[in-house]
Amino acid sequence: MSSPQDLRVSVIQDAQVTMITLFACLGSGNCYKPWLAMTQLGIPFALELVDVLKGEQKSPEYLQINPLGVVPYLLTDAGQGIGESNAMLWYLAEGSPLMPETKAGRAEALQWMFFEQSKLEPHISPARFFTTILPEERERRAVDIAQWQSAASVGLARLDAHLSGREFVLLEGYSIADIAVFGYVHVLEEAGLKLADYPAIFRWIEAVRRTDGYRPLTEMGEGLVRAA
Ligand SMILES: N[C@@H](CCC(=O)N[C@@H](CS)C(=O)NCC(=O)O)C(=O)O
Repeated sequence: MSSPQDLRVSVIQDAQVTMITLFACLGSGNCYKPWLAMTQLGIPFALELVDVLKGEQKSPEYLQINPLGVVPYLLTDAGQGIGESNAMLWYLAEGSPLMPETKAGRAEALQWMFFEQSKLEPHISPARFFTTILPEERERRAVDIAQWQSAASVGLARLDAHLSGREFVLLEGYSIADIAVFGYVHVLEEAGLKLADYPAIFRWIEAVRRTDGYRPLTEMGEGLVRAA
C-alpha cells in the first residue's frame, strides 16, 4: 500500500506531469463540488483519498500538503494548492461554460456561493454527518441536530423562494453557483430534512441531474481501491 508520504511524492511527480490532483474524502458534499466540475468539464485529474473518519487529514504527511488539515484540497497542474471548495470551483470554471459570462452574473454566482457557505453548508453538513455518516452518534447529538436542521431550514426556504420559477440559480444558466449549492442541498434528506418541503429545490435538483456529464456523489472515487 502507499503511505501518505509516498502519496506526497507521487503527487509532486504527477504535478510535474501536469495533472491536477484533488484530495478528497468519499461522501463529502464539499469534495464532490470540484470533482463534479472537473468531471463535467472533462478536465483530467488524479483523485487522492484522505479518510477523515480515520483522521488522515491531520497526519504530518497530509499537513505538509495542506497545512489547514482539511479536504477538499486541490493541487493545480503547476503544483499550487487551493483550499475551499468554492474557490476551487472558481479556479476550475475560468474560461469555461460553468463561469457566468456577465460581470453581474459572476457577482451573483459569488453571492450564492457565499450564501451556501454561511447559511446552508454549516448546518446541513453537521446534521447529515451525525444523522447518516455517524448514525451511532445520532441520539447523543439530537439537540444539536435539531438546531442545525432548524437553521438549515431558514436558508433552504430562502433558496426555494429564489428557485421558484427559474431552472437554475442564475438566469444565465447552469453554472458553478449551482454546483456549489448542490453539494449539500441535494442530500438534505440525509440530514433529516424533507425535500417535499421545498418544491422548487426538488425541481432544480432534477434539472441539475439532467445537465451534460452529470455524475452522482456516490460515483466519486469509484474504481479507486485503497489498501487497508
Ligand atoms: N469550507 C470548506 C470546508 C472544508 C471542511 O470542513 N472539510 C471537512 C470535510 S467536508 C473536513 O476536512 N473535516 C475534517 C476536519 O475538519 O478535521 C470547503 O468548502 O472546502
